[in-house]
Amino acid sequence: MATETARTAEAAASDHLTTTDRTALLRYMLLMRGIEARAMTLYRQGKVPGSFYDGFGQEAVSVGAAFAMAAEDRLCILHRDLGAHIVRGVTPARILGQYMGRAGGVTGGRDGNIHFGDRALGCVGMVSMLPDMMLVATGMAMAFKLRGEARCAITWFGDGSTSRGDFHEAMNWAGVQRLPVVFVLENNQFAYSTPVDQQFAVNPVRRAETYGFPGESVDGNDAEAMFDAVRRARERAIAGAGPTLIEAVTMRMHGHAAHDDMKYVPKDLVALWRERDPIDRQETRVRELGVDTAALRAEVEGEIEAGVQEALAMPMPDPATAADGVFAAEAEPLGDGHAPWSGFAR
Ligand SMILES: Cc1ncc(C[n+]2csc(CCOP(=O)(O)OP(=O)(O)O)c2C)c(N)n1
Repeated sequence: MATETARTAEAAASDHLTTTDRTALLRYMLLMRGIEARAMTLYRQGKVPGSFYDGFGQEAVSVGAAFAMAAEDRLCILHRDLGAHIVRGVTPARILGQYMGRAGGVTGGRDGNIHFGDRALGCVGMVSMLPDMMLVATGMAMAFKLRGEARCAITWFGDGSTSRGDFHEAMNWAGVQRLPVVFVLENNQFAYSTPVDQQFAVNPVRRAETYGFPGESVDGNDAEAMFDAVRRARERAIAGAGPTLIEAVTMRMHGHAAHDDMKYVPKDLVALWRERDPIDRQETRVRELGVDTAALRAEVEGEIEAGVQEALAMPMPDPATAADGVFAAEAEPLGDGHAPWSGFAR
């Protein structure tokens, strides 16, 4: 079933993506990987406090999915999905400033590399309890439905989340109410050190059906397949047909965080997935379309380096502002993000 789904998605993707779109997908993935690689160095230099979590190898899951969302849609983004923030318009400088706790970071120095979101861009900052953002996204979708708005919420969560009650509660309510929400399950084979065969006896895609809506398994290392699956799910959602669960099959190529050497992961498994690198794949595609990907890489590297310098020059936050924004004086509306897919402009 998974193979067939992936093939269908690939075929359909070609009808919906221009060369500019495909190049943009590559560009966002290069930005994600480059920013995270640079941040890891800054972490080792002691400039990033706490720990550091990355999504190396999972770039297609966040970039491909976020690329299918419209400006007015709302994103609940997980800890390995930097690409979604980037697609919505968060700049490398603000991201790197965030990691280093600087005043110019997304939260103004209030948190590290996981719990951040730019409300103005429709990115909702995540809470740590997993997968509570499924419930937040479901709640937002409920609001869209009650207000009669043609908008969609999307959220990402890991395979570990599928063992939690919150996962089932969100899916059940979204199914009962036919809510406009897209659930993206990032099946990256491990929840910290727990492999997926210890996580579920029944594939979660089949569980979606039992809650009354479709689920599909997608090659999570193929940005275009991800884009197309989410585009279709969003269309269903906007049409009032309810939620969709998309299982993005991928691999966590780094440790759980910077402190984890992932000794518990078989080396041959990592080697197998290295062959399926999502960036290599997209780069081959766009190179075949005549795009100068070496120039693109150089441009992205320059943009990241400029972002690093800008972030390093940002001051540390003024301690007197620490409590600012802890209590809301009034409800700050969620704004619209960048929606780069050419299909929205047509
Ligand atoms: C309810 C809950 N339990 C434990 C944690 C600590 N924790 C953070 S990430 C993580 C691993 C989650 O694995 P998975 O859902 O597969 O996502 P991945 O990190 O592999 O992308 C754990 C155990 C948490 N944040 N929330």
